[in-house]
Amino acid sequence: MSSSADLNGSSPGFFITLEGGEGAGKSTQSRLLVERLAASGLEAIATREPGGTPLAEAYRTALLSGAIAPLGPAAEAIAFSAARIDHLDRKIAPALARGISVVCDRFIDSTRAYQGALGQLDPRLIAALERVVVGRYRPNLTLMLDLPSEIGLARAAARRGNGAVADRFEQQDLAFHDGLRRAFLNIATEDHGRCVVIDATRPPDAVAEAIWQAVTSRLLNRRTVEREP
Ligand code: Z5A
Repeated sequence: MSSSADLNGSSPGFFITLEGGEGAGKSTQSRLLVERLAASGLEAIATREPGGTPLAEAYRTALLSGAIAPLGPAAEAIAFSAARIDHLDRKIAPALARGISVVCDRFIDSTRAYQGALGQLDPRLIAALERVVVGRYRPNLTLMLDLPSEIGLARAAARRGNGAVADRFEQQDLAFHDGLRRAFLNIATEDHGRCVVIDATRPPDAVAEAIWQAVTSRLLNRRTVEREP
């Protein structure tokens, strides 16, 4: 696995991403995971995509407003990737270089699922963007928060409250969100060395516990074993 976080010990920072559909609990779990890593003595930061730096947040505003949508999924994939370049250069890579773990709410799998699978972009374009933009900064672990689309959309709507406008992606119909769920599960199957599917229908504490089990078994224990003489 090509990765930024060196499991052999020279850089103790891990790069962990959370993926899944709307309202799956990614932001909630990012925060809880950073707290738990800190409690175990591992400095960590939470960040998100699109966003994470002032320039990438400007891209976020444009992308979620729907301003770029008329240009098509290829343009959106390129815009998400441009935001990702700044995010990687200014925030993710410097943190990892200092041994700080990074927990990122959405990353490459969202581009694969939304623009690739749902936008029907040529997989070669998605792969080329990843190669150029992400390079060796592939996540050590990706937590796929899985739940039926109806539940996630209801959670997102409840959080938004009455009168608030759904963003460009939240406005898509149920078939779109069901397709998205399948796309994330397919990625998890294809990339099972990196991805763990987490049942996100459970209460937040139970989801956090399942995430911690995955982090422990896939990263923390593995590093201990690899460091043994
Ligand atoms: N996008 C893309 O197309 N291509 C890309 O490459 C990238 C992104 C990087 C970003 O929107 C949009 O950009 C996204 C894909 C696209 N589509 N949309 N929309 P975003 O970041 O604003 O939206 P999101 O990623 O879907 O996040 P979200 O709607 O904020 O959901 P969440 O972070 O997964 O969930 P949450 O905020 O933690 O929880 C939502 C509500 O549920 C909240 O009230 C919680 O208190 C509640 N909650 C959380 N967990 C639970 C549990 N376990 N039980 C009950 N209630 C819960």
